[in-house]
Amino acid sequence: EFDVLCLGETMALLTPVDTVALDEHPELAVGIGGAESNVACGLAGLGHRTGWISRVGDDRFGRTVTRTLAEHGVDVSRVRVDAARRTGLYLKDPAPEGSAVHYHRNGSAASAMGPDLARDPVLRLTRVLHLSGITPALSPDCAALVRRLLIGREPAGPLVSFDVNHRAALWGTARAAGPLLELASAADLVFVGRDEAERLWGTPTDDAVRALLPTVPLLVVKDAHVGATCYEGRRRTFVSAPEVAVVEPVGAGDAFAAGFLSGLLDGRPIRERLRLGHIAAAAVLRSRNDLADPPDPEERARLLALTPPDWE
Ligand code: KDG
Repeated sequence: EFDVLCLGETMALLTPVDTVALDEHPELAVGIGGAESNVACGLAGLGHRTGWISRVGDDRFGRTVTRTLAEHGVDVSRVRVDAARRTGLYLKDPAPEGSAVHYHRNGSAASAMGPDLARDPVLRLTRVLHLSGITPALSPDCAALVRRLLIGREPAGPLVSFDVNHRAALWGTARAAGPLLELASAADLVFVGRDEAERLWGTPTDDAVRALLPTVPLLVVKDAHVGATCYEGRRRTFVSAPEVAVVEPVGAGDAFAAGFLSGLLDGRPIRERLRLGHIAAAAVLRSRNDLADPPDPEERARLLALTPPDWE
């Protein structure tokens, strides 16, 4: 029924309309942000059948989240409304070198998801299940859910994709390092930032990350504006990142995951999956929002066909 199901929390997002900082009385725009739903939107924009599993509160922000995702072509029929809790909210002070984010999500509707959700039969109706390391930081129940979806799962189930996505504002490196390594080790496909891995696990190079996660069938280590490396068995493929005038980076990693997954679903070679990741990420890097439409199919085909030295 689905190519990809994404499970996680999505919040309403308040951002200054122009360059006035949050503490300088800016006018605010309302958007949405959630790592896994960002991936879902990216994949829907690339033409895949995509759904989002989560909970929202019975409030305006919850309706904004659900409606916005539906407008992006994401199936939201698996979203539960929890009248007892609110939708999470976050504020973002955009900056090209890294935005400041401020969460209001403690006790949110999504944080009340729990391991029972792992029994939902819809999870067998998808080729890929995408999760991230944000969810286990939301509550002990959410942590138990992610463990159940990754560790000791049925081999016949969907391919499970996991973006490490360490969020220091939710849990520090000391607390997050062990659980995130255990979860990543159990996934079929892992995305992790080189810097992020170094902060969490002390791995200084891409190859050191591979040495730490030797059995993950597909491992993608992203090195920001340098490029991304995919390890599959003993094969190592590196694709450089295109040059982009960055406006605001939040969400670019999710777009990258969407591009890579799109290539995987279409059976493209690793090099093209990495290129599609970079192509989708570039669109988000040029936007102040956590979401941005990928380039149209003609432009994607042109970029995919570039040969060195135009793209290494
Ligand atoms: O990856 C981008 C996300 O971090 C952002 O959209 C909001 O999900 C979010 C979070 O928890 O920070």
